Amino acid sequence: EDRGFAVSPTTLRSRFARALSELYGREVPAYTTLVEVSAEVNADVLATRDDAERLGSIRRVTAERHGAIRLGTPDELAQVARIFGACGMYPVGFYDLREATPAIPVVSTAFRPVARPELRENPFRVFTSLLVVDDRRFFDERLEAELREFLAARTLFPRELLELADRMESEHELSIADADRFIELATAAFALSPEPVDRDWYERLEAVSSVAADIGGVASTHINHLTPRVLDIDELYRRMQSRGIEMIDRIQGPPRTAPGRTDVLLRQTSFRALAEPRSFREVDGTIVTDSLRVRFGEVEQRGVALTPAGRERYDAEGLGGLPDSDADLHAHDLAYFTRTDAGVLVPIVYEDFLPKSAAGIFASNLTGEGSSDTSRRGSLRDAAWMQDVLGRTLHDPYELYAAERAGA
Ligand code: OOG
Ligand code: NI
Repeated sequence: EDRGFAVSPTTLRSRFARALSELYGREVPAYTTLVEVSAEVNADVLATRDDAERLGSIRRVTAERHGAIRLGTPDELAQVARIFGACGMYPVGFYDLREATPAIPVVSTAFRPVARPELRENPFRVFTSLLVVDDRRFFDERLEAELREFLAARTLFPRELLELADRMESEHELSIADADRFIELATAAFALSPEPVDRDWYERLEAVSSVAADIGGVASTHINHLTPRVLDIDELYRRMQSRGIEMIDRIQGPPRTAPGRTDVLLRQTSFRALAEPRSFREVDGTIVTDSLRVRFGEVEQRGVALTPAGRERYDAEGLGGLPDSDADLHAHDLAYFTRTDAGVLVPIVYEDFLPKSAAGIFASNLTGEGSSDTSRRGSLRDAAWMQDVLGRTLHDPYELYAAERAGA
């Protein structure tokens, strides 16, 4: 709740999510269609199912978005942590997508609220990926050196924005004017830049990986996608197709659960990246308008969070490895629940991501195969490394769910 004329981190987060949503809707009109269809599906589920709000109030679900951004340097990651920190969003989880199939040259975390009341107010989260420039499976020494030089020369986040972020983190409030300025600068930092893309440089990176080109081939960053939450993703998929929007060929994550059975983890799907006009600088210096397909729309349905044991079973055997009832999931410590005063089990919703789906989402929108040489050495990146870069706690998602179950 705001005190007087000051703006809280919670309010800043809601405003930031809304501002990015408006920006992305202007930039990618099909996203607006996705949001509209999601709202229709959610209204229908709410009208027909008694348990529609078991995994979150309709108010939460309607405002719920996740974004995805891609960064090039540890410094950029540390800076974005301050911007999200001002909005009460903290790094949770470590995902190494170089280990996925196909391998993507990034490691990732997700910034999100960690406390249940904050998630209830606004659960905005951003899947944030960092290019691993010294991984020899993707980049040789020369390309690494050029990437480092290119990335070191750019500034993604203006100093004024970072100062406002730091003030919010230390004082837990900003004046209305400062909050307005924060939203303006933070939103602008994720808008698609009209600056011409250097054709030769972009294409050299694209030959290795189109994700590397999207990150290191341009002097700015942008939202890659913004994802609304829907209560019935199969129904949403059908309705999008019947509106003539080309969806990727599948829904990622677990299959649909039987009626009456609690949804599990996370199911996601997306529409194909759309050609967007972009300006290019050719080798001879001329500027031309061409297009790039990198940004898309994704939608997701969330279910109960699984414990490490439940997740192990799901990864090995799929949904069939898990019992049907909440009582059994709880009794065998396979999924996280709390209880109402009357003793009824309430699922703790999964607030994180799935590396396999994430790689699938990346892959479904790659322009080419890219080239990587798995016989060459990788480079060490792990949660400890990332925590060091962030300069703040990198939360373990399981610890957060366990603490919530324990009533902490
Ligand atoms: C991130 C892909 C991962 C998800 O929902 O799993 C992701 C990206 O494309 O940058 O957003
Ligand atoms: Ni996503």
